[in-house]
Amino acid sequence: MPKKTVYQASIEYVSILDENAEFDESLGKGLIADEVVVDSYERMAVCRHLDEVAFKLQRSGRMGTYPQNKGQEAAAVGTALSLRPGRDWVVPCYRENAALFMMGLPMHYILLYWMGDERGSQIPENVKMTPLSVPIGTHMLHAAGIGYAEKIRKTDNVVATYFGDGATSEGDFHEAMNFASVLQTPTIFVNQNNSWAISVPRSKQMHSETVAQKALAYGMPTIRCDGNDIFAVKYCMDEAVKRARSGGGPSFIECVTYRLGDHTTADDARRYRDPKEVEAWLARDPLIRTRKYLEARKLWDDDKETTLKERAKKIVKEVVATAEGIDKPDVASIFDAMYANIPEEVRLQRDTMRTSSLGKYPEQVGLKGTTQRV
Ligand SMILES: Cc1ncc(C[n+]2csc(CCOP(=O)(O)OP(=O)(O)O)c2C)c(N)n1
Ligand SMILES: [Mg+2]
Repeated sequence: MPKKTVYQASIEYVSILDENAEFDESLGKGLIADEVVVDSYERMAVCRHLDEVAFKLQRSGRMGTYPQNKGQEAAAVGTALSLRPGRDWVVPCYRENAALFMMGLPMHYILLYWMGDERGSQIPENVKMTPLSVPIGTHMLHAAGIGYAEKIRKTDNVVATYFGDGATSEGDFHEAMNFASVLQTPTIFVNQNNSWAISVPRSKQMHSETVAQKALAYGMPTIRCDGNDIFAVKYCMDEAVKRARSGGGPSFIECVTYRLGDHTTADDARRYRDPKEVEAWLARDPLIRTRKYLEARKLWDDDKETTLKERAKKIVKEVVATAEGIDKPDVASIFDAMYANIPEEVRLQRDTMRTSSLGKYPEQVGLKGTTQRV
């Protein structure tokens, strides 16, 4: 039998507001209302300021560690614009703060989380979101599962999960993609391809030309877009959300972006990145081009920028005060969230932890009836 082609595919790339702030009317007209573009720009600016302040909090010993979102705000905002807060889900990683705030997460939760306070992970009832996931890739399985639950319940709620380029090398990513596609769950895989996984460049992370093409193997509709362009991101997300809501199953969106800051405050990217690369991406900053778009349409000017800067300072100051003003947690509360009924040996750990004299008197109450030595 002669050879024949049994499968062929291509990947589309979407750009609407390009890095020179040129706007493609054919795709972008009416996509985001003027007032929503203004609001999106303001949200990105507030997040940028939160990033700067969080960085300083870490440097001055007031926060454990922090991963800056700087440069990636458009991917977060552009995707969240298509979601319904309180109904659709977000299953985040750690570099999409703006999306989480748009879905209703109070801003101080992010600071609490990175300050090491468990209450930063206790998501309010009305916010459809799982806690941040620092373990790379594990959360995407939850997104497939939550999507499956929504499907069984016959709702039209969708789930957006965020992850980096590095995460797509994890087994969990492939399992999640497989489950979501086989079960046709309403899950949208939002990849933030920022070119780096800590110090590992994308070229050493994968041999595929795009991240988007990985979805082809799972029979999942997939697209690549300019991740620093809120219009392109929203365009792709609208399509994916429409598909998911109408029972069309999962989608994949690769947002090409760049991490302008260090990986986290524990990193110094100057040790492995070419400053010329960073410079080139600074010129593609999503805030700069969104501002240019607004200015060209007389929707923004220097006075508005000054007012916004002041407002951002005020908001972030209040957020820091809220996070730092919260009562210190009871140390034993670290045992509270894991079990509905605390197992005996864990109860023992909790109770003995409270007992400073334990080493001296192992026969005391907490250890009665056990052979365990602590
Ligand atoms: C399972 C797991 N392995 C390794 C790490 C250490 N780690 C933290 S972030 C990171 C890189 C992630 O890169 P990417 O997915 O591209 O996300 P980015 O940080 O660039 O947004 C690694 C390897 C981890 N947190 N979890
Ligand atoms: Mg990355």
